[in-house]
Parts: sequence; structure tokens; C-alpha cells
Amino acid sequence: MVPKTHPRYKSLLNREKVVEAFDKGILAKAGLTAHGRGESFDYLIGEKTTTEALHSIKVASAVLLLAENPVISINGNTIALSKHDIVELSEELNGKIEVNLFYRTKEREENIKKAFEEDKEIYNKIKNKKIKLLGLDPATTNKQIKNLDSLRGKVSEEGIYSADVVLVPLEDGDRTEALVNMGKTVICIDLNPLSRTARKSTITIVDELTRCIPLLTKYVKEYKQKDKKELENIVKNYDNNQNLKSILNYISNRLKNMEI
Ligand code: PTJ
Repeated sequence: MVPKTHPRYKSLLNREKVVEAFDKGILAKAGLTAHGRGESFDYLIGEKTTTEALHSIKVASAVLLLAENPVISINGNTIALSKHDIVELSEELNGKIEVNLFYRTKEREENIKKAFEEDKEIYNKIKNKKIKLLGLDPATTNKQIKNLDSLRGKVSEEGIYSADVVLVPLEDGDRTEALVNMGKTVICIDLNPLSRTARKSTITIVDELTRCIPLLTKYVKEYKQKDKKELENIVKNYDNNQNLKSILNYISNRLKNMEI
């Protein structure tokens, strides 16, 4: 148990959540190393949401509201860290969440299903059709993303396959590229601005997942007051490459000017 007074409380709490999800068979072994990589990039950006990330979050919120069929894709790490926040965000959209795993096994699928259904609040939302948890039923997870050989290619017709916008927290570059090639808008959340995912996505949010999802929900709620034209104006001049370059500049200046 991490004491709340610990100066690195939030970071250690996230680490505990990740380890706990691994013990429960929800998180892949490689999810532990992915988390560590994320932690080191978070150090580089100063463990806070940068101006650049906030800009991407605002654009992503507008894009999600403009979408006809947005889907939030989740994997082991996302479930470990942000299950409730993801549910809250999806409720502000069309409620569609799809489990999409790189290391897909029957056992993990069952453990993930259990994690959602054992949570009374979430279970009621699934029962009352406020949210839809896709990607776990083999009968409906029967579509294949073109040119993607990994198990991430298995998707549902109602979800990722027919989505126009897919939010993909902690992703691998192959699928991002395949989804973009299918004509979809891909929003990724990735602390590593150099990753293939970050460079291939339509909108990259270089921020930590547990900081980012509540901000996305906040702006989605706020932007619901805006009309279509206003939302399109927010999206209009966004340049993902430029945003990534600014983040790299930010990191490099931050390190150059850092007092030790
Ligand atoms: O659950 P599965 O089977 O789908 O597997 C998931 C993992 C994460 C193992 C798989 O997608 C994978 O191997 O991903 P990568 O290629 O390691 O990429 C993960 C990226 O997420 C890295 O660039 C990390 O920097 C970043 N990352 C890690 N933790 C966080 C993060 N980004 C935002 N917030 C985090 N908390």
C-alpha cells in the first residue's frame, strides 16, 4: 500500500495497479515493460500535461464529437489504469468500448470480462445498455483488419471495423497504420513521441493515460455546447507532425535548462 504522503504517490499507485492487473491475468507480461517505458518518457515531459498535449486533447475531443461511430479501443494496460474513466468518457459518446489485445488469449479475455462484470456500477451500465463492451464475444469479433497479421487484427463489425474514429490508448504502430489505411481517423495516447504509433496516428496525444482521459471527458462535455461549425474550426488547422516536433523541442529545451 503506497502512503498518500509519498512524493511519488500517483506514479507508485499506477505501478501498483499495473502489477495487480498482471497478477489477475488482465495485463500482458509485455504490458509491464510498456508501462516502464511510459514512466521514463513521463519524466522527460515533467509528469504534467503539456500545452501541446492539451492542444491535441482539445482537437481530439472535437473529432470525437464530430464522429458518427467513435470507438474506444482498450487493452490490458488501459483496463488496469483507467477502466472507470474510459467508461465515463464512452458514456459521453456512443458508449462503444472494444477490447483489442495484442497478446490475445482465451484466459485473458475471460479475466477482462470478469473485471468489467464484477464491478457492479459498470455491470449495471452494460445491462442498461449505457455502454457496450465489444471485442470479447467470438461470434461478433469476427472481422479482420486488412494487412494486419497479429491478433490485434480481430475486431467487431459494430465496433472498430465500422468506426470512423478510433481512440487507441497505448498502441502498437502496426495497427495504427492499418487503421489509418482503412480511412479511419486514429487518436492515440502515447507518452513516447518517437513511437511509430505517435508518428502514424492522425492525432497524437503525448500524455499519461490517467491524466489524459479525464481531460478528454471534460472537453467532450464542454464542447457539446458547440455547433458543428465551431467544432470543425477547432480541428481545422491541426498539424500532428508539427505538434510532435513542438513536444520534442519542449523536451530538449527542458533538459537543457534543467537545474540539478
Ligand atoms: O494488452 P495487450 O495484449 O494489447 O498488450 C499491450 C501492450 C502495451 C503490451 C502492447 O500494446 C505493446 O507492446 O505496446 P508498446 O509497443 O510497448 O507501446 C506502448 C506505448 O505506450 C509506449 O510507447 C509507452 O511509452 C506508452 N505508455 C506506457 N504507459 C503509458 C503510455 N502512454 C501513456 N500513458 C501511459 N500510462
